[in-house]
Amino acid sequence: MHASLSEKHISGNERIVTARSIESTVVELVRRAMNKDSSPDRVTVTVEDLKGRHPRLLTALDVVTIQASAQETARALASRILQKNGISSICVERAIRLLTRGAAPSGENMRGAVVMDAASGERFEPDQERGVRASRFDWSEEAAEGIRKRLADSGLSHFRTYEALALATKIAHGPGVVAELCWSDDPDYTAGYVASLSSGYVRFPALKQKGGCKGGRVIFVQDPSARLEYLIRYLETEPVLIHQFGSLTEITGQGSIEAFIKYHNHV
Ligand code: WAQ
Ligand code: MG
Repeated sequence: MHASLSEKHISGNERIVTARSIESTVVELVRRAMNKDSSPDRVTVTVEDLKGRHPRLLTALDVVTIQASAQETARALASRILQKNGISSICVERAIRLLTRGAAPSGENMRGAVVMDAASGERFEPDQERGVRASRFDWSEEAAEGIRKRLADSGLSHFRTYEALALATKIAHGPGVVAELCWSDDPDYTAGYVASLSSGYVRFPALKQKGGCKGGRVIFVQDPSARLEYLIRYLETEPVLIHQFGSLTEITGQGSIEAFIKYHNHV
């Protein structure tokens, strides 16, 4: 589903469902598009047959919430975790600066993600205004029910967490992907995350200040020039179904936060 106002992107959503759920899903998506505060003047829903192609089954990244309330503290911790994943400090600083300013060359938010060389910080999106959009991913029916309940039990009932965890899981499994950094462009939603196969989905309740309307995603990739085509094809077209999930933990207190960053110890 894609909703826009005067050609400007407002919201989008992806689902992978069985044929019998198509109708109800389309209704759900249109309802979702119309529910936004800024009502769209165009809503497009595309229904596409996967043509017997079986989705790749993935287990969701483990979720860790680090309770750091100040934006600056959260960004410093996020930056350390990214560097622990092997991303250069220059690159991390560049990514944070881009998302803070609006990552498109025009200074606007992008519709998709920045693809950044994890060593040099060089950008590799074919279109820097738009970025690369991950598509064709969803929770399986059973996992959807389970993770919704687990998230709600942990006080994480916002649809953004549910959706971002699936998206981050698909991205983390991409060829050459080292990690991802994200925070929302929704002025009311301050949470963001750093995600990777080794760190999991590490959330921060405030990776930006309330009222801030700039956000986005940066995907850090090892040697992107060698595998860009592969990576984009995987993100845009390979169907992925998240059929299992792992642990949800919350980390508070300086000592535990340090231990997590140093040893990824969150048991
Ligand atoms: N593929 C690539 N990039 C995307 C996609 C996609 N499918 N969807 C959104 N983006 C980029 C785009 O630049 C958006 O401006 C930006 O990400 C933010 O999108 O509580 O809600 O949908 O754990 O506003 C993270 C924390 C919430 C959730 C992220 O992002 C939590 C969020 P939004
Ligand atoms: Mg948004």
